[in-house]
Amino acid sequence: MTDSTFTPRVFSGIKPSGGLTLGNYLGAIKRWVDMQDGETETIYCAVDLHAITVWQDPTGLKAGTREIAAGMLASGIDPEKSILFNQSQVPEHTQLAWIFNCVARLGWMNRMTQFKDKAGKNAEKASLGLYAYPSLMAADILLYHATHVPVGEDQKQHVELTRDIANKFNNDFGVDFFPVTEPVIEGPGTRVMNLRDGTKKMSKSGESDMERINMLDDADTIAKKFKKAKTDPDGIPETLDGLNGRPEAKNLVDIYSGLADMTAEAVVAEYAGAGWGKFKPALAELAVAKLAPISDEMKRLMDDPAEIDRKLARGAERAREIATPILEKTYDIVGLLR
Ligand code: AQP
Repeated sequence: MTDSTFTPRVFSGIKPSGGLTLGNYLGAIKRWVDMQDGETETIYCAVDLHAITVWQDPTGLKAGTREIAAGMLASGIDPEKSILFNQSQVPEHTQLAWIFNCVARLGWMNRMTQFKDKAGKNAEKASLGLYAYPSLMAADILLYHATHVPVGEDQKQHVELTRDIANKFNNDFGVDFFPVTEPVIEGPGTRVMNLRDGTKKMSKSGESDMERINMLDDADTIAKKFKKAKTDPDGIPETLDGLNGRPEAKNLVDIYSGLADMTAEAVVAEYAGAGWGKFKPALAELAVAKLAPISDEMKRLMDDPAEIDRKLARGAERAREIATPILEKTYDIVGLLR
């Protein structure tokens, strides 16, 4: 089956496992804002249950969840147009995840590269939750019959697993109940890389703060981080091909392109032949111009945590209106007596 029989609906989430980064903004939130202005219903979530798959300080987790919500609101997610909530306020996510734990196969989970990356050599000591993460992510998406999931490149494999789970559930029970969701991975910010190593992605929980731009960084910090970002002796090439095999240089051009809403070709054309001494300050100036209004608004919103909590609770109520009947029907299909 295809998703064509389902009303288009968008779902996506961010886990509060640290402060929001430029990667989260360009790879996710900025594109979510654009999507909420169409006809399609949009549902966005701070996925706090995913965050606890690795240790989180409880006070920090609450603050981080509010920061994610503030980041989404400050970037332009409108809680009247979109449904905005935190995952743990909608218990149907974990209820559906259990059903999917019984549908997904161990062999599928064993192929997940994110688990291998995060568990590293110490996989025996990783939590069971970290291993089962993609099954909960499938539940997040399919609980709303979401047909489209805008994500960064790093989440593509998990969305493919979601498709496998939907297909297997539908085949096992002889139904056309879950849509086969499409990942939406487009635009220049789908893979923002670490500023100190262009072969690794920029992450909230990366070891050094110098490797990422946080949404709450001030102008001086942003300028310092770009100034110290790893590059190579060659500056901006004449054409895009000149960035091949130069991950750090390509990353800075891609970041500029994502922030300026320009193609990478246009960025290279504008700065062709420029050295880093010219390009990096221009990038820092652009980043501050785009991010400062967002971080100012985030700080303002975070000064009133009760209002953020109220918005999240209201969003959770609206989310449950969609989720409850879908979970009930799932239980019925599976044969769970109500
Ligand atoms: N570097 C990135 N470039 C583009 N997109 C990114 N995303 C994250 N990092 C980048 C996108 O942001 C959304 C939310 O991701 P997440 O926070 O739920 O999970 P993650 O991808 O594991 O993020 P981090 O920052 O790497 O968190 P930690 O360090 O805690 O594991 C997703 O759409 C993701 O693609």
